[in-house]
Amino acid sequence: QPLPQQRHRSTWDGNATQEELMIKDECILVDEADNVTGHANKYQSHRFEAGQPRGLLHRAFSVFLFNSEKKLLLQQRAASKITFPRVWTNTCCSHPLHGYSPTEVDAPADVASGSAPGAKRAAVRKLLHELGIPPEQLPLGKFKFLTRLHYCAADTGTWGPQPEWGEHEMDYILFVKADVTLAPNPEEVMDTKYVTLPELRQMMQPSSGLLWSPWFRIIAENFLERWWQGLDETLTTDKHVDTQRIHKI
Ligand code: DMA
Ligand code: MN
Repeated sequence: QPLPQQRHRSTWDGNATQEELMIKDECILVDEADNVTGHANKYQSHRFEAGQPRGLLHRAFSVFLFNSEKKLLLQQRAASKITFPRVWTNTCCSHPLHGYSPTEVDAPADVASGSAPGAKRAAVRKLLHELGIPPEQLPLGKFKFLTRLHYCAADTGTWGPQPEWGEHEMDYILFVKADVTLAPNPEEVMDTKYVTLPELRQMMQPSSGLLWSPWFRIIAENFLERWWQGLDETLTTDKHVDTQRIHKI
């Protein structure tokens, strides 16, 4: 299968285009218990096609960043994203990758202890790449790993009834509270907005006409309200930490 049409070349981050990242980024493949089984590039992992109609299950992370007013930072994905362009979603999502040093691959003990340093390192890397947040503003210790979510979603919104791309992920949920500076990368992000929970509910009404990522919908509908209310408790205690169970949706 050929790669999609050439898109705009970014002047950001060593000029890696979306297509180049599809080839360069090596996702971590896992089984349904989150045991590492290998690695495959972003193109292979996200391709929904004959022989792998649900892509390849791989690790991901979803960051929810709140400011000191407890407002959540949302992003609207750029039109140039190959998967799920233009949709609104949580602060930052991507994949811990194979082949980085220090490693982004968490071992079972890293998950059981609730530390997940690999996922957090990947989060800091992508918060810089997508939103221009300086890593000094986000020490790993500020992140709280809450739990894992296993979900699959075809990108029907962009590709119609026979989607060519989608997500099949073991998603590590990371919460963080920090006042940060933003310099969004236009190749990745077309808009950002800090919202309160009532503002988010309003934005998610069908009448708003806004589009939302499937993973953000799943999290917003099943978990977010509980985690957001009492945010400081969520961040500083293990009240909402569940490192044992993998939530399958
Ligand atoms: C993939 O995010 C991860 C989740 C949780 C959907 P992404 O498509 O934004 O990743 P990337 O920016 O690396 O393409
Ligand atoms: Mn993915």
